[in-house]
Amino acid sequence: MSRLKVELPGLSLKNPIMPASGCFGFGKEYASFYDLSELGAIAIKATTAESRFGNATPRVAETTAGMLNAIGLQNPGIEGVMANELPWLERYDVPIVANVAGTEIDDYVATTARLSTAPNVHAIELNISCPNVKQGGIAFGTIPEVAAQLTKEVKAVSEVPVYVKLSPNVADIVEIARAVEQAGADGLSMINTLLGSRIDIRRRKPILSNLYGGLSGPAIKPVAIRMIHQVSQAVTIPIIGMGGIQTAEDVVEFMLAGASAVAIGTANFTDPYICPTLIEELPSLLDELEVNEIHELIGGSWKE
Ligand code: ORO
Repeated sequence: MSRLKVELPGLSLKNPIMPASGCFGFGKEYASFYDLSELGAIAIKATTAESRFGNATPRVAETTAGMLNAIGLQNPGIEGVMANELPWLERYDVPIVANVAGTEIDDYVATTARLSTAPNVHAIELNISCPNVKQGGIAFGTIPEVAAQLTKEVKAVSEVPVYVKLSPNVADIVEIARAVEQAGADGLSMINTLLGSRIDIRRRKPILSNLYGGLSGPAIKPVAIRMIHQVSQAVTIPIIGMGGIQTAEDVVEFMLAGASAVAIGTANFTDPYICPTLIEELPSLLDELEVNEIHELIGGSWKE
């Protein structure tokens, strides 16, 4: 349905809905529920230079209106993703957003150089916001100069546009957004998870073996809306918005805040059909709101 189309650097989306990185693996489990070609795009699990098992279990905990995770970037590594995951996804007519993580700048650069040559990878999502690893991840996303240097080096080797995935665990997200835009980022993805923890009161021990984890789900939606609204007024590059989206109304809210497309994360775990359901529900909501084409919503709320 053409009224749901959105055009972004590298991504010609039939609709603005994509599963968020880390909440959809590489698509195989969800392919038994519906045709993945229905999706606007798929953001695959973060890929690192080497394969990783991730953190010890337990690494997921439920919270009020959300969940905590401390997966620790489990993935088959660049060789496994290039040899198995991306070729398998080629059977679907859907652009892939490849999330890239690493320990050093050189890891990010080497992984991006390979991933961005895969025929179905239309964009790189630079993960400078994973809260669950001791080295790399969020360490690149909290200091503007470091985030900018990494963006510049990754941009220099990438064959496709680069979206930088920002962390909400900073005092001033606008400063980081501006720094990566100046360094050449083609877009932003926001927000990653908020650092949190839970304690088992009987054992007096943390529930997650990692002690801390990333909070996602509807609990963080107002934080995401606020940050997207602030950042969208400070930069000119497009934003893929995420953080607790569960309904078609939430999608509209994110787009009005300034997102050009959205990613659905935690909701996939409670309802594996959530993405196709939202795609199906959006047209009647647009009718109700008297909006012809969905892109007309982008940034359509108040300005400061
Ligand atoms: N968890 C998150 O909440 N965000 C990331 O980017 C990565 C992870 C993880 O692998 O632990």
